Amino acid sequence: MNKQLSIVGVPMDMGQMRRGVDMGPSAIRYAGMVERLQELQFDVEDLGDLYVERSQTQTDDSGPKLRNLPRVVSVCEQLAGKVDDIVSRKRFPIVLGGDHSIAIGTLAGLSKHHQNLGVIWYDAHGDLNTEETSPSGNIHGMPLAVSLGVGHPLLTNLYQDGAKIKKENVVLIGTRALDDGEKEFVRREGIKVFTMHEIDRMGMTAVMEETIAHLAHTDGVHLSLDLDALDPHDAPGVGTPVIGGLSYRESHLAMEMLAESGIITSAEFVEVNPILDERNKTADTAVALMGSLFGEKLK
Ligand code: EXY
Ligand code: MN
Ligand code: MN
Ligand code: MN
Repeated sequence: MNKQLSIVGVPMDMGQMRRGVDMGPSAIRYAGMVERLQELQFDVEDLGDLYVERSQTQTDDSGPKLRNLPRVVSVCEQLAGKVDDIVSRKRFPIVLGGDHSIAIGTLAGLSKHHQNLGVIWYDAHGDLNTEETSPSGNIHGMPLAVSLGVGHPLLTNLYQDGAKIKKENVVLIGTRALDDGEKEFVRREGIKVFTMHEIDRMGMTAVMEETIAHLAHTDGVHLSLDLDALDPHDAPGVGTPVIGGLSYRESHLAMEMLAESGIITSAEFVEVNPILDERNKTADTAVALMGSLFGEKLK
């Protein structure tokens, strides 16, 4: 694994309606992220946070179907450039959210360096909505569709024109809250999904073995980890919790198997909202999972 890590925080809360998720990067750093990774002998560079306008003082001018569109686009453009630069310097990017809309920027930046990027979408949700199918108009419910080239042109053509990833290179894990339009998207495109039902039946070991095999042909794998994939018992500080989620231990197992596989080349941890949290439990969970992803158990 690349031992040179670069962290970038994105205090973004405009992809959804609950304030506080902009403080996610601070909460994750406060939970001891940098020290944890340094103990594992990584060279850690913290680039700080991107500048994001305060949403509370601004009115939304983009209509209810794509809330805060211009400002989400501008932050994601900025993030794409930052991620592109990190990878150009041969370092491993770790992006801290912020709401999940930022994945549009992360994947756009990564796509400059990968023709065949694999993506693991670890999330209770599919994030496969478009402005036509979204029940909320919140862009954090759309980033995977956008990255596959489906959505508003200002989002799909961000940083580079068109799709950033291919449908056969995507695996969803932990899914349990798909809207009707998202179910149709998954069926139409034949996307690989491990719902909670499959995880219950197969067990996480088999799910991760299949995931790793499914992505074996790619030229890098990005882990997009939404903390709401975990059960709210273990990750209460998220804006859109869904009961019946992945356990703390299952998630560690998944991260440990990814560490053993050596396939992960970038990662993001999103949707930590300290205002909704219990004593920074969700940020602590994020940092503990990073420990496993970066090989704590292999030491
Ligand atoms: N599917 C719902 C929507 O599009 O509004 C909820 C989306 C939540 C998205 C998050 C954080 O993963
Ligand atoms: Mn998400
Ligand atoms: Mn989610
Ligand atoms: Mn539990």
